[in-house]
Amino acid sequence: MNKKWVAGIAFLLTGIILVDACRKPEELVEEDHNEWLTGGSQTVFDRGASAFGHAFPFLSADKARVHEVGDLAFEATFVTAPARLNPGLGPLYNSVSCASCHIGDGRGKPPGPGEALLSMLIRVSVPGTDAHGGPNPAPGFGGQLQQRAIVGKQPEAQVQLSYQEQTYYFADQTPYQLRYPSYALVNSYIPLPAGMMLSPRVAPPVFGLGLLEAIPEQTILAMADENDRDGDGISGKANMVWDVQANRRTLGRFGWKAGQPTLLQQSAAAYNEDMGITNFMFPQESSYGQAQHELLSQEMDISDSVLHAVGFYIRTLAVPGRRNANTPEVLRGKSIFTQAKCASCHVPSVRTGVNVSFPEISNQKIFPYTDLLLHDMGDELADHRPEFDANGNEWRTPPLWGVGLTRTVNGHNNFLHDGRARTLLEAIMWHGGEAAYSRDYVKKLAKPDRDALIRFLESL
Ligand code: HEC
Ligand code: HEC
Ligand SMILES: [Ca+2]
Ligand SMILES: [Ca+2]
Ligand SMILES: [Ca+2]
Repeated sequence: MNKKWVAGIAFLLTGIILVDACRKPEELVEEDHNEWLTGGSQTVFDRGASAFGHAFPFLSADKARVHEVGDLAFEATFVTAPARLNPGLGPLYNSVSCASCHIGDGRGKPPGPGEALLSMLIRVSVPGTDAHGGPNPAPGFGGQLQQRAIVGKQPEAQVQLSYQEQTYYFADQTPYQLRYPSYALVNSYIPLPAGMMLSPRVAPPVFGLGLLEAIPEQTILAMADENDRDGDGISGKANMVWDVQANRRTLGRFGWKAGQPTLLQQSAAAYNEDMGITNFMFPQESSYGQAQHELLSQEMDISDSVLHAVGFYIRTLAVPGRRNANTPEVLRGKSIFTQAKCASCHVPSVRTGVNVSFPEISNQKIFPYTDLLLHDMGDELADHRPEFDANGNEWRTPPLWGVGLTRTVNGHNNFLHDGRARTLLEAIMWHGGEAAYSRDYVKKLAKPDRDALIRFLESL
């Protein structure tokens, strides 16, 4: 049926209920209904393996076409030049396509024992900052480690990951294990610079990001409380990062430390660093400055229109709606979520700004469960590598929408920036720093309450 008609009928019905409001106020609880629509009008109801990969349902025909062009580019596998299709890979790279890390538009994971890095990468830098206040590139390695290279070139280094398990106990004496990762770089093509800092990161999901980009900057800044003036133990700090196109520092929103201001720049940087694909925003190969660097061609590896199409694709990926949001157990879990102060950082809902030229993302009430701000998460989660205003202990609150579908889409339940958590509950038990209260609250819960909290997260 024509969707506008459905909306129209719903509007008429609301009017009828309004007339009747003095007798039956319960029927007007708008909140409960909206909560199922995680991405506002751009919500899709698919609980299967493609749940993260749908275009906005209300996208005009011409926009839907650009989305499709971007979809193909996101999946395209790059190869070594010269080739007719998608040449320009490398010389240094982490992976050959966007989709090989953001599998099913979802998240990556750390390698298993003996495996190579496939859907994660390692950021590197040395103490100090670059000209724009960002991470100081490590001499010979830049801002990111590429563990792969085309034939005839040397990868920067190989990565070895090992874990050490430690057992802890909930207040009811039930044990749980956390695995502590440690990363070592081996076979580096030159000796590692002294004091090089590493930040391992898995690929986060990429749906719903156009809606997050549409949240007004003031809305996010208003949630910040850098010096914790209200004394609730939770600060929340904006990351002001370098915006290449605007040529100034602006609010960062994307990446595990909110180090990127826009989806276009995030995509352009990914092409350049992750795949060795030069583009108008980042025209220099990541191997620049290395002895093995040579100028292959003055031309960009991809056209401006391909980059814009991929940025648009990411901007217009819909959000999966809630499942089982109203079962008694999920509702109990939801109130535990609030009592444990999870919602102080994972802020349930927010409204996007008015945007007359892009009505699909304009003025939508969405439920991303994030404030997009940085929080000190304690020493155990720290990467000790600053990124603009984010210090080594700080991470951006990740959105929780869709987390319950991770296993269905990606076949694993690895969470947090480096995928160290193997379940949602482990992810919570890693929380420290500003979130120590929340973690301790969960530690004291009885098993049925812990389960209810997890059921709630699984319904998101
Ligand atoms: C080697 C794996 C890898 C490849 C290939 C890759 N990404 Fe990513 N992507 C990541 C990681 C890791 C992050 C988090 C980066 C950070 O924290 O700064 C990320 C972050 C993102 C984000 C921000 C997500 C968020 O929630 O903030 C977007 C958007 C994105 N990538 C798009 C792309 C696009 C488009 C491509 C292809 C041009 C691509 N990625 C290729 C690993 C990858
Ligand atoms: C002080 C802010 C804060 C509070 C309070 C908080 N979180 Fe988080 N949460 C974060 C940050 C930041 C991360 C990312 C940390 C990382 O990746 O190392 C995170 C990660 C997560 C993740 C993993 C998400 C992903 O994409 O990998 C889950 C699940 C989660 N939190 C649930 C909760 C629950 C449930 C509570 C309450 C018991 C809670 N959080 C309280 C800030 C917070
Ligand atoms: Ca290239
Ligand atoms: Ca590098
Ligand atoms: Ca506060």
